[in-house]
Amino acid sequence: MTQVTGHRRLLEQLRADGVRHLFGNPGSSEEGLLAEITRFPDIQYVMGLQEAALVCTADGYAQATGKPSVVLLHSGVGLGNAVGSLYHALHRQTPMVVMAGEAGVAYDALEAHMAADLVDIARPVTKYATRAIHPASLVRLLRRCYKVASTPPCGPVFLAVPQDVLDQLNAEPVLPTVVPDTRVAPEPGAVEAAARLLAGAKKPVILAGDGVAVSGAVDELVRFAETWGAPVWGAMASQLIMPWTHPLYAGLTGHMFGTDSAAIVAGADAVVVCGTYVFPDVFGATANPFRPDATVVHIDLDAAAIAKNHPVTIGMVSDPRLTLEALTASLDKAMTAAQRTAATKRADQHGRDSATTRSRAREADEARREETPMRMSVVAARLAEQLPSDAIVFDEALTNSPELTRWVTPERPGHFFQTPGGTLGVGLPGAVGLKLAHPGRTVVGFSGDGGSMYTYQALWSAAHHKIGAKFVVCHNSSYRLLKENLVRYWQDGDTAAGDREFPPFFDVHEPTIDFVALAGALGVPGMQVSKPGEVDQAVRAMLGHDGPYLLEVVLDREVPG
Ligand SMILES: Cc1ncc(C[n+]2csc(CCOP(=O)(O)OP(=O)(O)O)c2C)c(N)n1
Ligand SMILES: [Mg+2]
Repeated sequence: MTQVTGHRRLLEQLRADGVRHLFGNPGSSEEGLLAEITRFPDIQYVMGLQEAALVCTADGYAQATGKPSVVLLHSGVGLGNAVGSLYHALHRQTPMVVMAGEAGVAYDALEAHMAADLVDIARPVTKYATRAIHPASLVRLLRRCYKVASTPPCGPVFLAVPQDVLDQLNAEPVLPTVVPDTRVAPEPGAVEAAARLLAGAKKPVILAGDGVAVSGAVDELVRFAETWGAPVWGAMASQLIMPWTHPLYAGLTGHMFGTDSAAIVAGADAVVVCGTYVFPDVFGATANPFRPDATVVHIDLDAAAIAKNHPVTIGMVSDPRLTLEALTASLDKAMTAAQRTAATKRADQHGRDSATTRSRAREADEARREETPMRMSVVAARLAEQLPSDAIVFDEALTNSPELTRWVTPERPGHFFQTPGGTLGVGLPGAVGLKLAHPGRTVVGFSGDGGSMYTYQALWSAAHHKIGAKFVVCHNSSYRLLKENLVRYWQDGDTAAGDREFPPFFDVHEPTIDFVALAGALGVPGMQVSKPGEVDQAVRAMLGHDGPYLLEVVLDREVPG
């Protein structure tokens, strides 16, 4: 073997794992590695101007491919900028290998300029964090990181790569990382026991999360729900877990108020939780939300997710797809004819109710379609007419999301991604990552005006690398979600919300941000639209443009309630 340094060895390892993109923002402590990248024409360096945006771009890319995206940051300062986005990736279970350069282990004792304990910074926002300190274990650690990132619960991992370790000759073997098969079948006895307990349920509920999407279990979840006659709620579902128009789809639990989530299961005599945990809320309910007599069956490949906060009756550490398939078959056998009829009746009733709710909401949208300030539903309806069937949407429209998804309705796996809430600014860079992974498909990223400003730099990356993602900024000149949550806070505190005024810092105006000019400055053309009559043309211009394009839609800022 020719003698090579750790820089080259590391890139050879990435190549062996089929890595084609390295998302980075450069600094002087990675110069050896950065210079070496030019020798690897099959690995494209995707440049970001701000780490928060860069990591969200890498997040979108990994969500689209299902394989780890690889990121190279600059020391503690770059890693620090990325922390919020890593938090997002951790909670979305995004496979990602994040490296950061630093001067070297030789400088540890000097408390040198820019030195920081990178592993300590990364640990709370990654699944695993470590540091290479010897040339005999550099690519060994890189492979370990790749493996840990790729196995459920997937997530970002961190590897500090000190330059003096990489500068040394490296004789480690390079081989593709062994990613173990985690499609774990459930124990048949546990499945049968669960089916027996679930068969007689009169008020069943299903809570499903991203684990269902990752396992490719959408069809299996649909069949299980139909057999059991149970509504399905998405909890921590940033991907599609069931077509939103399915008669048994009930919506998202939301991620704010534990009391709202608890109300969903309060009446249930049986609950199946799959690929998520109970409950991923900001203000979670501390008391057990389940009825004392309820049967709760929890399926997840992550043992830590099962019965995380509240006891369950049966827990199964197993693959959602295999388990739902087996559970449906067992349930089908265990249910009596009368139980089957009751399940069909429940499903029919739920389907009728949700169709009525949906059509009422769409009628209400239609009734306001001529209004200015304009409603998001107008934009969404025109988009629904023009989007090609293979289009991918990244929805961070926040308070405008219900109107968006009422018209551009998520129907198929792999076509819809959504912020699970938390870190703002994931929608625009996420769309850049999705488009990089799927250059032949139309990709549209939606963001609130507030959210977009955290990571607007992603537009420059799209322009620079000619990544033709489309962007829609919902300009309501406000942090409207904070206003809505404050109204709720006042109501929960028994204070008449109408008597109170919002703090002025929930408005983003004076000066009004010119999103089209801002995009233009970053190399992305765009158009502002504020009148319903202009939307059709504007959507046509965006979708017809060859390259990245931004639509700034000026919307109403009404706060319901
Ligand atoms: C990085 C970060 N900073 C602050 C917040 C708090 N926060 C939650 S929602 C929100 C407002 C979002 O406004 P916008 O994106 O315009 O959407 P809108 O609520 O108007 O629909 C803020 C500031 C956050 N979630 N993340
Ligand atoms: Mg806003």
